[in-house]
Amino acid sequence: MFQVSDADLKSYEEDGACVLRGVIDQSWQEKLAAAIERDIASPGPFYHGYDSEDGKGRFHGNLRIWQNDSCFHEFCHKSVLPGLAQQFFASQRINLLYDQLFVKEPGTTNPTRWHNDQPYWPVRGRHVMSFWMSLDPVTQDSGALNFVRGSHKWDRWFQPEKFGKNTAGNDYEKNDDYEAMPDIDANLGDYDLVTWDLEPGDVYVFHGLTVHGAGGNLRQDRRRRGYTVRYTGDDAYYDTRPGTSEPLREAGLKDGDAMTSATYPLLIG
Ligand SMILES: O=C(O)CCC(=O)C(=O)O
Repeated sequence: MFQVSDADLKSYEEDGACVLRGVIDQSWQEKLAAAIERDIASPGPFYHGYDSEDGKGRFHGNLRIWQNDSCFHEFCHKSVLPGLAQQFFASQRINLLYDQLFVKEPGTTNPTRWHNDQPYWPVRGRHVMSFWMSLDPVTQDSGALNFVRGSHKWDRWFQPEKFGKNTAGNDYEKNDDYEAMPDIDANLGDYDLVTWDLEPGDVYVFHGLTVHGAGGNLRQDRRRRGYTVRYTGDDAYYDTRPGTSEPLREAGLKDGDAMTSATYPLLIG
């Protein structure tokens, strides 16, 4: 079992993000790479896609793909990730929230707008986190994620918006308790940003309230096959506020219920 170091636990706790090196082995990388190609060729029912902003490149997005492909299913359930989530949360229980693909092909200029995730998700509580990896080396110019250090402690919930300005589909319902995301790019000096280049096998670990974003994949020689898996722990509970994503809701749960259900399976505990 991969042991998370005290320094990584501290970074996650204090900064809301850290990086773990070399946790996804070669065999999983190969299986996931093949599964990603299957999803691109024949996306499952929750496919949403993102139109490329200037007609160049391609940004493939999809979610809950573990329910459509046995490789993603096994990875979300049986890889090192649930055990890592348990270490970060110090939690008895670990539930899968969902998994998601963000594949920016070479020359896809779409940035990933600054946002925090939990306002999109029908879940409350502090035990909510993501692991993001890429099957390709990731640098700033190919779409590395950038995190606002400590923003998970702001307890600020930002109004969800669509990722692609041309992307079809409904806008997220307005939540009067949420606020608009400030213009971080215009005021970079006001924010303490942290980012890392990644090699295949490395993962970003970040809290559900950590503000993050990414540039486009401006490289012509390299894909950026981003894949993220989200987990919850003991103090998470179901909560369908306005603004939360319809495809992530679970008809069998009521607000206030513990997460365990067909959509959010209990993996540990
Ligand atoms: O890969 C991206 O561009 C966005 C990833 C992201 O926002 C996430 O995993 O929460």
